[in-house]
Amino acid sequence: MSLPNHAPVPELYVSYDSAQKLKVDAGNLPSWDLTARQVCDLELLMNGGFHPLKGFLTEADYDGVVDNMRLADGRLWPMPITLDVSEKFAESVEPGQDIALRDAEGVILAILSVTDKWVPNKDREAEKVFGANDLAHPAVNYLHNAAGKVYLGGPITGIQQPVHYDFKARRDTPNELRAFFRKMGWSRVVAFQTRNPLHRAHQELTFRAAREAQANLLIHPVVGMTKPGDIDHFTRVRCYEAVLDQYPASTTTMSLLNLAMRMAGPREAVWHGLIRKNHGCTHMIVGRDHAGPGKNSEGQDFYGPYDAQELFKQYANEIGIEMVDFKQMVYVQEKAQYYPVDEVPEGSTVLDISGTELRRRLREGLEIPEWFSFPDVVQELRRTSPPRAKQGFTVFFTGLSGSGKSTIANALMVKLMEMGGRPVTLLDGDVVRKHLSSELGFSKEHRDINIKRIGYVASEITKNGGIAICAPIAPYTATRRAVREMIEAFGAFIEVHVATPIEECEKRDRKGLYKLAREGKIKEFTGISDPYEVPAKAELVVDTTNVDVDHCAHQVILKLEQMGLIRA
Ligand code: PPS
Repeated sequence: MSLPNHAPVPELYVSYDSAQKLKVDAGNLPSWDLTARQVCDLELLMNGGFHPLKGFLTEADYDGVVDNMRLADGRLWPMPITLDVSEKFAESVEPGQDIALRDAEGVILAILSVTDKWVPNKDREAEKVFGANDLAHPAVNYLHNAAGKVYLGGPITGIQQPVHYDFKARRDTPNELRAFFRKMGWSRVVAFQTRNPLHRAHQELTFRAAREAQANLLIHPVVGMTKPGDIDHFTRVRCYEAVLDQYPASTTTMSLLNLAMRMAGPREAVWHGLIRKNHGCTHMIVGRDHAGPGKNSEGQDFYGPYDAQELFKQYANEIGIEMVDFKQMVYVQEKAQYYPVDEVPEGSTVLDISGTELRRRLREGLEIPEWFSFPDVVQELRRTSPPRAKQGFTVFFTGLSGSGKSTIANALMVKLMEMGGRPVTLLDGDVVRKHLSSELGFSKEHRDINIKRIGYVASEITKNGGIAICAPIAPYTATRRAVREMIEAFGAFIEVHVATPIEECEKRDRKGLYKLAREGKIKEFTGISDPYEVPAKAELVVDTTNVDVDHCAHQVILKLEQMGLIRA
């Protein structure tokens, strides 16, 4: 049975007094440090955003949700909300036990009474929930490469909400929003889900949608976790604030939703509907390719453009919310106004700027016309996305010992410093091992830790607008990929494979290490007794055999110019 919109939705919190007592008692329980995604899930479990869930899914509920979008009791729920933990932690917990769930600072947010512990079949979960077991899907990648191997399920006792220091006044629980709608007399509310900045076309379409549904409008952006590479939520919220003034007074409100999206297209649309229903909305805008994850590893879309609308329509009654079709709005030059794409007067000139084109214009510092967006929004975007030539980036050299990485890296550093404008930091293999990684050896595990440390420092430098030059061997593809992902969240990553053949490196043997390795005096030596996985997709490949260093460094400079990262 669906809830009347203005009645409170059940929460999982205990009273303040019980929470204080529970918190003390819970100090002795085994505790699990929640991941960023689990904190988002827990918040929505506790505040009723995920009603009717009462905790992390049990195995029976999980099986039902994965197979046919239904909990074991038959109620509709499309997304597995599971507590994934490491095998090591799982060994210390048995069904029947309580565990404390802590945030990143160690604050106890809730108690999970564990009823189920199982090892899920992740291939099946990927196929059934996301439609493909393909790592190009961000949630499938998360499932296989970030989530723990074991799931724990059971009811939650909520102690306190996760603490947010940002935009507090804009965050509302489902019951706070319901109370607001009641107070304002809003009996019909259309929700607009978004993870992108709003431009004029969005403002037009949301306003029209609300008018057509004779409803008020809730701009309900996701600020938990969105698609990797999205514009950060701080910037987006400042942009949303700027757009709010464009709606007629008291027709529209905005509230931030701490949801961790999965980009699961059709299933995600149904999930978003249930969440909006819990927040007291009566309608939701579902667009083309709602919560789409982008292209699969074959370069095809994961879902059809209207799959989400179709699935939503099929379940709309059960969700208890009406779908409002998203109509693509385009700018008609002669009329100087926006029209739904299917109502454009014949023979007129239609203008549009795609997301890719917008990013290009921001990157290259080009004009963004007023008909497309609001000046305040553009100003915010320019503040956080300066043109590429002003952003931080990382040049990551990889190659065998003695291949010439450090020498080229040093020459490149000097050339970039000569140009000026951005601070340059060199993280050379040997130097890093002296300062950052002095306790590490050369096992796979230690090499991975070493490279991830370099990646972390480089990502911080990149984030803060500097240039990081890294020059480790970095022999493993997966680790290089992890570093790339870490850095691309903030700026460009240029992988340069210094592909000098091993025969040449060994002939040079500048440090005498190859000789020692051949004699077996150094174990696990890259290229001799340890692997080097050749990069398949480096941005640049150089070979220092018979080529001078200056020339190689110049090739890197040309690549950086071509990518718009430096100006000649
Ligand atoms: S890794 O794999 O990326 O963590 O290696 P890295 O930190 O770049 O360290 C490589 C430098 O350490 C010296 N060295 C070895 N290299 C490879 N294998 C073994 N077993 C080894 N033992 C010591 C070597 O001088 C490397 O420096 P470069 O500058 O690459 O020649």
